[in-house]
Amino acid sequence: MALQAASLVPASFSIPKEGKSSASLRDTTLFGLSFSDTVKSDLTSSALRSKREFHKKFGAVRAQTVATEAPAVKAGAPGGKKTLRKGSVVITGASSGLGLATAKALAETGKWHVIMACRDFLKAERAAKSAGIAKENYSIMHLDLASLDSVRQFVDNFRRSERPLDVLVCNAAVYLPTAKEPTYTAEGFELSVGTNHLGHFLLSRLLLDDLNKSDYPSKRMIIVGSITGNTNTLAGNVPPKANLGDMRGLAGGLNGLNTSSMIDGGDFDGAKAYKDSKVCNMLTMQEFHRRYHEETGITFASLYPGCIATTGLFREHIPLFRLLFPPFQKFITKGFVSEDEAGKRLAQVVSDPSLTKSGVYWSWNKDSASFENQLSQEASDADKARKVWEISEKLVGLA
Ligand code: LMG
Ligand code: NDP
Ligand code: PMR
Repeated sequence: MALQAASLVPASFSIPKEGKSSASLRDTTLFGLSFSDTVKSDLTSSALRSKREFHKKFGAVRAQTVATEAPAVKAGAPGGKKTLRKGSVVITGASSGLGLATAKALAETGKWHVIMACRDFLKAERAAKSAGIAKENYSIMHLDLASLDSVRQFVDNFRRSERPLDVLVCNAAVYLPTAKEPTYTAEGFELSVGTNHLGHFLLSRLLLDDLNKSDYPSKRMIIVGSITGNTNTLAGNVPPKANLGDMRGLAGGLNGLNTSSMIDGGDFDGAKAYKDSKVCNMLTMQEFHRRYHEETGITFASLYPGCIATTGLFREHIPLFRLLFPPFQKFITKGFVSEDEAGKRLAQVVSDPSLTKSGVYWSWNKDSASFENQLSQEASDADKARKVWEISEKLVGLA
């Protein structure tokens, strides 16, 4: 089955969001939401209208099944109509929570093949089956982000599969809020920053080449950030706060032996390490944007999908927290979002023709409309981004 009229696709991938950037500059983001949401949804409506028109025109038509060596857009039926092949997206940590919900949302469109990059093959297979993802729409490949060897092995295996790489989603994470002592990755980095940041840093650096080779009309690299790493919000001010300091711990390798296990050189704190790792994630995307967007045309973005208070992320937290956190977020902060809804949001950042802007941190307002949010001062500090990049490339063996 051919996707009709894909000749128009590249143009349709750049629907502008009129007036948006000036509006976002005025925003305060105390709750991760803009205080001018109403204004914003008005401003977005024209983009949404264009989006709806796009979907009306092309949405109902299905993409053809993937043929790896096929060009992304190729001449189809006689009469000049062109076809768009299935997109190929790698999602790390797709065995639960947000990653799984995103895999499901993308697979259901019939336009994407999802490579679930997971550390537990069996869990991933069961998760995909119970989510009802059709088997032709996904494959599972082993990836343990807490081992740089595994990251390199994954990249090799992926290349051997000869699938194109059109979008990379760095989603996996661990959160160890109750740990009293640090634990470590295979290479001896503190586990939260080692997994969430350094594992993804190596993965994304290596896969940049592969993304670059793709001929898909809109190539993207996405990292999941968070409100809790942004100290310009209330959530980001709940102690312990994210703070990279002068990065002496990171520079020393976070090994807890001759250096601290924390990026800023302080005492171990699992909740802070997680928040610091999210700051690194958000800084990394901006540094990618600065270094590679112009040259490659790849879209680099991060996002805060909302508070998905029911996921496995909180598995290490005390039972009382796990019990109270979802109602607290639902009824008090109103920041709660279901796994399904969050999956749709991330799927939007992967494939929505109106979200191609690079260097952006996406959030959603209470009507579930996306907007460009503002990062905290630290999470948007260009010098820190460069420093994180330079130290990290040494730690993962790229420099
Ligand atoms: C730590 O505790 C944990 O120890 C750690 O393991 C980890 O989980 C970490 O961040 C994660 O948190 C934080 C602890 C202390 O907070 C608590 O969770 C204790 C609960 C306190 C109860 C408050 C009452 C709320 C009523 C809710 C009733 C429902 C119950 C549900 C509870 C579910 C749990 C969430 O945190 C504190 O110190 C408490 C106060 C923190 C408030 C922070 C406010 C910051 C000030 C705001 C300034 C804003 C400035 C912004 C500037 C922006 C400028 C643009
Ligand atoms: P989950 O715990 O449900 O999902 C995390 C995924 O990461 C799991 O699939 C897990 O695998 C995987 N993972 C963990 N360690 C590794 C590793 N070493 N190698 C490979 N995969 C690994 O949590 P969420 O879905 O909530 O989290 C997804 C993302 O969303 C994270 O980046 C998180 O920071 C972010 N986020 C979450 C929010 C929330 O409220 N939940 C809010 C803001 C951001 P396994 O299934 O094997 O454990
Ligand atoms: Mg938070 C005002 C809104 C708001 C939002 C959107 C979140 C999101 N949180 C908010 C407020 C508060 N939280 C307040 C006022 C408190 C003190 C009672 C509070 C507490 C709290 C704790 C203890 N919140 C937490 C924790 C966690 O352990 C979670 C965490 O920090 O993980 C790193 C968390 C979160 N709150 C959020 C979100 C999205 C999280 C979790 C996950 C993440 O950042 O990825």
